[in-house]
Amino acid sequence: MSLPELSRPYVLDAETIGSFRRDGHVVVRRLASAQEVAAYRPALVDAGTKGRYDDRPLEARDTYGRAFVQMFNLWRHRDEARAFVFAERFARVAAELMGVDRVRLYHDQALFKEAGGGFTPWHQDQFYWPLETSNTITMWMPLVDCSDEMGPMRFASGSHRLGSLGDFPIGDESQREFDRLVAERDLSVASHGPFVAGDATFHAGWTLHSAPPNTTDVTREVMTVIYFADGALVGALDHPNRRFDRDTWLPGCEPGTPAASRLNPILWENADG
Ligand SMILES: O=C(O)CCC(=O)C(=O)O
Repeated sequence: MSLPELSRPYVLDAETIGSFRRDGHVVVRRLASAQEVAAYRPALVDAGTKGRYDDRPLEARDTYGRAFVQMFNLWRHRDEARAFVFAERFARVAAELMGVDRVRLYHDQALFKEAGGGFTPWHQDQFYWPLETSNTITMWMPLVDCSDEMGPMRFASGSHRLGSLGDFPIGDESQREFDRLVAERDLSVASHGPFVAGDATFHAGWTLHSAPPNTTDVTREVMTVIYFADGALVGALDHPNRRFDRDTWLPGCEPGTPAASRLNPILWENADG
C-alpha cells in the first residue's frame, strides 16, 4: 500500500498559536485525516505493540505501568513509522506553535492505554530532558476515535510558565504533589476531548499533564512525537533520569554542546528563516 504524504501544510490560525503560548497546550483538530491515520495505523500499532517492554498483566504493574504500554523511536523500526514521525506537516505545526525556524526530533513514543488501563499521574516531561531550552513540545495524536472515557489528556493551563516544579518522576508521588499544587494555585484543568483519530494536542515540556483511566473496552492508541528547537544545548546531567535520556536520545552529546546527535534530525525548517 502506498502511504499518503504528510507534507501538505496545516494552516494554523493566530488564536491557536496564542492559546498554546498562553496555556502551554492546544488542540489542532484533524491535523491528519481519517484516511491518513488509517493508512499508517497498522504499522504504528504493530510496532508499538511488539516493542512493548513490560509484558506483565495490568494487575501486576505499578501506577505508572498501568497508565499505558509504551514503545519508543518506532521510526527506527518501520519505514511507515519513519514517514509518520518525520511528517513535515506535524513538525511545522510544532515549530510555528513555538515560534522557531527549525525543529529537531527528540524521540517518538507510542502510548497505548489499554482497556481498563489506569490513570496517567500528573507530571512534567521536561524533568526528564537534559535540554537547555523551554522550546520543547509534544504532539499527542490518537490513532482511534477517543472518547472522554478512554483517558484523553488533561492539562494544567499556564503551568508551563512555572518552569521546573521539582524532580518528580511520573508516579504516585508526582500525582500527590502536583494534584496538591494544581488545587493550591487554582490552576484550571483542561481536556480537549473527545477526539477523532487524527486530532492532535500539543503541549510544552513544562506543562503539567495527566490523564484519567480508560474505563472502556477499547485500547486508546496514541502516537506522540517530541520536538525541540534547533540550537538547543545539552543541559546538566544532574539526575539519573537526565543521564539516561542523554545516553538514549542524545548519544554522544555532552552538556553545553548542541543537542544534535544522529537521532535528532531536523524535521522542519523555515526556508525563509
Ligand atoms: O498519554 C498519556 O496518558 C500521557 C502522555 C504524556 O504524558 C505525554 O505525551 O507527555
